[in-house]
Amino acid sequence: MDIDILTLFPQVFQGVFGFGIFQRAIEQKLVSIAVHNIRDYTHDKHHTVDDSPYGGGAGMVLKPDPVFEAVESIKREAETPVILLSPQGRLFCQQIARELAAYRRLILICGHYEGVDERVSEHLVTDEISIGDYVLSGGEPAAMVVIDGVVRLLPGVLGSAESLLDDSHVGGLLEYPQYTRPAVFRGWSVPEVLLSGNHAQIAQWRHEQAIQRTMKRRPELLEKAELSPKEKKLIERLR
Ligand code: JA5
Repeated sequence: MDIDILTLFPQVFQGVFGFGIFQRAIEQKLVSIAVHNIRDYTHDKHHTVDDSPYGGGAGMVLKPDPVFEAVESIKREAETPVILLSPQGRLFCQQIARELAAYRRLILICGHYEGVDERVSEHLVTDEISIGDYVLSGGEPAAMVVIDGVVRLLPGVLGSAESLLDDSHVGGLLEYPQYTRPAVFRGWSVPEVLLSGNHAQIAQWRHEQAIQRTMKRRPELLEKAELSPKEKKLIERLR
């Protein structure tokens, strides 16, 4: 997958992709990431990227022309999504990560200042994504979150050791608790069942833990999860 990031602060991305799964994925040519400075697509002497809002008000607005020119300079097929990270976007989740992972290429636009000229959203962008209901000063951290969520789904990126199957949210439930050595740490013991070697019992315990903690911490996830009749009975029992 080819990912193009448009930003006013390309330095922010330096280093982020140099570690862990990104580094490996880039080295294996499973993904390539190009960061473009929106300021490079201005034509005036001062390389102006922002201006005051029509109608008045505080702050500055990102001008449309450099953003359009930046996207248009990146040769692209009609089907390539052009995604603006924005609090007005649809809320990023595992389903959207899977959807984006199916594309050959993604273009991500990070806004700044008080906002982006609405004509960018109206006539250039094909999708707006938010990573949550909080204020950020720019779209860069949101772009990193989306890229991480998508890249790890690309075929070959995760090793078998990091298999996707057990991860939180993939089955619509939170993950069960994990333990490693020592068996007793500062007087706190690892649950007995995990030391038993009984794999059926361990699987059963983990599944119960996943359901229990989802009930307690994120009950709204249980409403959406696809549950078997057995799981529904288990929930009734735990309630
Ligand atoms: C702020 C000018 O989903 C959280 C987000 C907050 C935020 C995003 S995405 N973009 C911007 C922005 O501020 O461009």
